Amino acid sequence: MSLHHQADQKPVPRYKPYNGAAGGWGALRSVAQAWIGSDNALKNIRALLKTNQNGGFDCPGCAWGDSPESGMVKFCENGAKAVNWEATKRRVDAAFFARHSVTSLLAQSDYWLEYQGRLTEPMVYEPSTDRYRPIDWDAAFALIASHLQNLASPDQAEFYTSGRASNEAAYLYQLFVRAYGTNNFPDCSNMCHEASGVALGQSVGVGKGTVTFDDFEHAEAIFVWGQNPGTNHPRMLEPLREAVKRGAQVVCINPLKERGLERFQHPQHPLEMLTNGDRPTNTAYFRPALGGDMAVLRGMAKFLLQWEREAQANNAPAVFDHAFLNQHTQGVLDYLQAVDDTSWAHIEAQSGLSLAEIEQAARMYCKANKVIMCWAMGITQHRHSVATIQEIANLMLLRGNLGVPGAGLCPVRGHSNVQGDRTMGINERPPVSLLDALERRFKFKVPRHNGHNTVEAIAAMLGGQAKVFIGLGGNFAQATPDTERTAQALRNCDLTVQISTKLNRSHLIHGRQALILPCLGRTDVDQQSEGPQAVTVEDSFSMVHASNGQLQPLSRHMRSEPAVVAGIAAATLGAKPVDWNWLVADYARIRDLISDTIPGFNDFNQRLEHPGGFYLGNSAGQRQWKTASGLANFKANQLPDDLLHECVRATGQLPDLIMQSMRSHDQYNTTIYGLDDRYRGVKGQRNVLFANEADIIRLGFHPGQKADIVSLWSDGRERRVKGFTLLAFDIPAGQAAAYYPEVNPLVPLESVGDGSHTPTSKFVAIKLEAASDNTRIL
Ligand SMILES: Nc1nc2c(c(=O)[nH]1)N[C@H]1C(S)=C(S)[C@@H](COP(=O)(O)OP(=O)(O)OC[C@H]3O[C@@H](n4cnc5c(=O)[nH]c(N)nc54)[C@H](O)[C@@H]3O)O[C@H]1N2
Ligand SMILES: Nc1nc2c(c(=O)[nH]1)N[C@H]1C(S)=C(S)[C@@H](COP(=O)(O)OP(=O)(O)OC[C@H]3O[C@@H](n4cnc5c(=O)[nH]c(N)nc54)[C@H](O)[C@@H]3O)O[C@H]1N2
Ligand SMILES: [Mo]
Repeated sequence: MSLHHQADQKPVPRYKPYNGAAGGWGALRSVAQAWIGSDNALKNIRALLKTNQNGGFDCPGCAWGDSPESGMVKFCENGAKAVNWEATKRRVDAAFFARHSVTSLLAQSDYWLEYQGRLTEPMVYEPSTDRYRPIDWDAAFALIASHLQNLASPDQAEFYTSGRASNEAAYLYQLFVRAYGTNNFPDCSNMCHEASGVALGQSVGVGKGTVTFDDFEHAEAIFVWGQNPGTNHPRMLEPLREAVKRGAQVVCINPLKERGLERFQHPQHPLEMLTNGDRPTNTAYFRPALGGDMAVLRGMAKFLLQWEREAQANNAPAVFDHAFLNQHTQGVLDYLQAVDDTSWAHIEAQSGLSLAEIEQAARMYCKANKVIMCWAMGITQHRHSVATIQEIANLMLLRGNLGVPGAGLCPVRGHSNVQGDRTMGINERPPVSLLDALERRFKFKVPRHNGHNTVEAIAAMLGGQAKVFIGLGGNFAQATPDTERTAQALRNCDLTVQISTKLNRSHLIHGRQALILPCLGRTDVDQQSEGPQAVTVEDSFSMVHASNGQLQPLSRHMRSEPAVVAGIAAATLGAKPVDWNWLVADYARIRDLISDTIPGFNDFNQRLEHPGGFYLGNSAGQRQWKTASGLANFKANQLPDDLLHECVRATGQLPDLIMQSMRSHDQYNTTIYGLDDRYRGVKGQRNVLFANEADIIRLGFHPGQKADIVSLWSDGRERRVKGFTLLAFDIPAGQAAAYYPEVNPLVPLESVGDGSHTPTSKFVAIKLEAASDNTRIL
């Protein structure tokens, strides 16, 4: 069945466990279906084969890096889907908008909306007809400028960024927004790896991963915490599998038995596919309670401490790396005191694992001389994420697992350039050094006060303090928590502007005036007055490389992201502090400004010529600690008493289940490619709640029945999604899982991580109620 057919047919819900390995034939079959089903098959294949190759474009999928040396064709099933989805020939043009009112479009699914094709010309909302109609670019820019110029303060505007924006677009955007006068930069990172940046910044002085691709070839153990690479970073499975082959340990900590982590076939190893062979990707799999990871880590540290004391008593080799601890760290004694003060009973109860399991994990950690720890959203989207990530760092510091080949910290990023966007200054809490550099170079008074992150931006729009919203990519209405309140926040605005490739709900939930500005994507040729332009991106390993679009854009009315930003900037500020239009004629000019102001980018244009790009470096990876103490800091955080938020306690009700929200195999964030989740055996449906069969029965339901899900919070608002099918699933007791963004209405805006402000999308206290009906609320 092709994607084309899926859009028009009503899917038949089906659920059947998947017995094959991740990757392999199933993956190839799925990609082939996407190709054949697309209207543009041959072009897509040509485009795809250039993915991540020198001279081609960077995959718009995830932020996993590639070995710069390897000549392999680097793509994966889900990268192929991302390319294919962007490179469609279908168009959402003036005729489309004339046919559909905004109200009628609101009744369509997210899947249907994006499936309609690429946005091809700028559109403005016309309230009298409830339709978008064409507007020319200059008039659109003038409309934005007039709104921005008339605000009482620049802080009344919010400038969102999603992580696909290139370095050049992001740099120009932050320069414009700061020259305009605010640091209001809510971004997708606030909902994603924010906690990693905050935690690692305090612990080791740099908020990025310390490892490179090569380190995976030397690690003796790789821990994968709260991540589903089989779906979300498929190219990571290859180094994991190679590691297992070498005899290294791969240890997975995840409440769900994710198929990609259990077994994996590489789609490019034909022999293995013919024999249908697959090797285990993991050598141990631990299934903790949701949010129980800090307790697991603390327990591992407690075992280490016990063994260290035993070793000292017996004159046996030390467990800790004392030379490293003495030379490079501070605070270890306070930390060990905190470890001593945490009881085994507390650790066991909170972790959801037995002490025997934690001991096994600790032994695997200790046995390996070089360890990499990877993590993603299962760790970051919790209330205590910052403390949990600092506990990862603590454990790694104890044995000097930082700054040596084969060891280090690896927060695996999401969007393909989310890391680069931060490097370029998309940051609502910008470092003083960045602001100083901008002020020196551009000679304007840079705003020094912090701006709004994503949840603060929503609160400001809800409260009427912010009146203009501009989104450089993304789908703010769907990606954010508390969907109904976010919708109200957007509707409160005087103007909402979405710079987008595809139609999504954020175009339909809009301010009094609204613009859709269609932009080029990663796959499109970007022609400017001085010729075709490359952009640059940074991956999870701090490798920066160029990306060259390959496909002719569908319409000459689309503009590149840098050109759109330049247009808005020129209309709002004139040629100040730079000549915006001159800059976008040749992006090398933007890169020269980046060289002048962003550390690590000296001779940017020349270094880009190196095949595979260049490495930005990582101070912690070189055992240089850019912390106030000049050393790596142990953080003696207390293990939280209780994971339930006080606001949930305050309701006086205990939740039926704790729910995480996650991605299916057929989606890219709010972009839904299809209604299946192959590795979890789900077909044709997304409004499902995975739960333990015993829990379903305990709560008075039976598997397959529909239920409403209500979340608990003490503000008196009802948060409900209706008619979700209960799927009996292999999931620890007391837990549930459902798909993002369908359950975002259940995540309270105020339920955020301490120190990160990240919505707690992996820890939502819920109750089940008899199903009412399943009509959409929005
Ligand atoms: N194909 C595809 N690729 C993508 C994306 C996509 O949507 N589709 N999104 C991109 C983006 S922006 C991101 S951030 C990444 C996301 O990549 P992931 O972090 O892999 O994404 P999720 O689906 O949210 O998966 C979270 C995993 O954490 C586990 N988990 C949940 N709670 C806990 C917990 O408390 N403890 C532990 N140990 N585990 C837990 C879940 O069972 C699940 O396996 O992927 C990127 N790549
Ligand atoms: N409940 C829950 N909520 C979550 C999460 C979760 O796990 N659970 N995950 C969070 C995470 S990790 C993230 S990163 C956010 C994601 O939040 P966002 O980044 O805001 O969302 P996306 O779905 O990636 O955005 C998709 C839209 O981006 C536009 N787009 C695609 N490519 C381009 C491009 O090249 N340029 C431009 N200008 N636009 C483009 C298209 O119009 C498309 O509709 O969601 C967060 N929300
Ligand atoms: Mo993300």
